[in-house]
Amino acid sequence: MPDYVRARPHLSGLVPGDPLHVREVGDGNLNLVFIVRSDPAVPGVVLKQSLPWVRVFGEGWPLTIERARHEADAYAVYRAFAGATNPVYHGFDPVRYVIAMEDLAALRIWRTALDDGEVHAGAAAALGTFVARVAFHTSDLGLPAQERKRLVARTINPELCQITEDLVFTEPVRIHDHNRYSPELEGVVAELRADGAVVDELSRLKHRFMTHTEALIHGDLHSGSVMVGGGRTVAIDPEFACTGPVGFDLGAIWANAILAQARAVQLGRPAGFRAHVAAILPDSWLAFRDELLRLWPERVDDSFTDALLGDWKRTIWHDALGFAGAEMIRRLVGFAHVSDVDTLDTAAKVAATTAGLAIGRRLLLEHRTLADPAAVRELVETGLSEHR
Ligand code: SR1
Ligand code: MG
Repeated sequence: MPDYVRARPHLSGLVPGDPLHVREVGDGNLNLVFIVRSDPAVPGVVLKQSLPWVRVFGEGWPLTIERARHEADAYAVYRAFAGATNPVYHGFDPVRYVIAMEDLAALRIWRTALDDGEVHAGAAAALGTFVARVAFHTSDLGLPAQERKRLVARTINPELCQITEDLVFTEPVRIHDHNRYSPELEGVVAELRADGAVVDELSRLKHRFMTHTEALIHGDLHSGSVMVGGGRTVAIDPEFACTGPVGFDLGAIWANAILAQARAVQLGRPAGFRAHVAAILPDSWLAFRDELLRLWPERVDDSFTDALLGDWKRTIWHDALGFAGAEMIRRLVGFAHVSDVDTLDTAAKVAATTAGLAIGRRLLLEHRTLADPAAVRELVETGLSEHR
């Protein structure tokens, strides 16, 4: 790794002074992540490399290394408008499939911070603003029609989309080797699998995910793909980026915030912290809506009227709630779980999972009629109080 860095002047300059200290810190499901520093206490550069398989599963689950190119491409697109919510991007090596990016030394993963009961005011609003900018600048509102179609073509991400299609929308309501949950939950999960209305909604949402190419969405914007600290919020890991429905990104934020709420209830966290987590959904939605309205006058095609804006905003709101339901369910019984719930003791885990599944189910079934954040808040609070 030191030789790799020293052979590339644009990287070498970021870590002057030998020897180089290299630490592998990847804790996600897929990739290797190296922090490279010349002074262990001073930020250097992060190198992220994709392997030809799923890291947490091994060679038995092959996966294209092209995902690194998609991640790099998303960073390169987002940096034009995302400001400090994008990590500083130092380039992509198309031979070794290595992304070079900012060493976010002073920040930590938002999920871990929430697990520990930390408040990061402003994170939800920063993410709502980020999603709105992505929605505007990578859709037909912000890009001239031909440029936009070239972006759609270039960013087609079949393998990673298939993971989402399978893991989020299909497998959780089937008997599948990927799924896992405590034996105490067998009855609840069997009920969910047998619930035709749930299976139908997942089918509709899957189709929506596959066909609504609204914007170059992040594609995996859960709290583990966000870093927070020092007043900054950064969206990382956009390897699942694809042109898809904007509501999918908001839904990922909301689902994981509700799971953080379920944890906070189980652990009896202070009311102030619980209120902070409960505010993630409304705060991110309001920031999203305000930023979209702010950007609207800059649209590149004035044949898009205000009526379209109103319709689109509503569609995104309702989509996001449905996608949140799907994301909650898959994080509780599917392949990729979350520490918010998995690190609880068994009784608390079963209670949080039962509550999360009930809330996820209602979001799926009611996403088209829930009018506003207050209605969602009531739904979530009811679910959490019924399964303490
Ligand atoms: C096989 S990848 C499993 C999950 O990890 C990623 O972070 C995505 O959320 C994906 O669904
Ligand atoms: Mg990831």
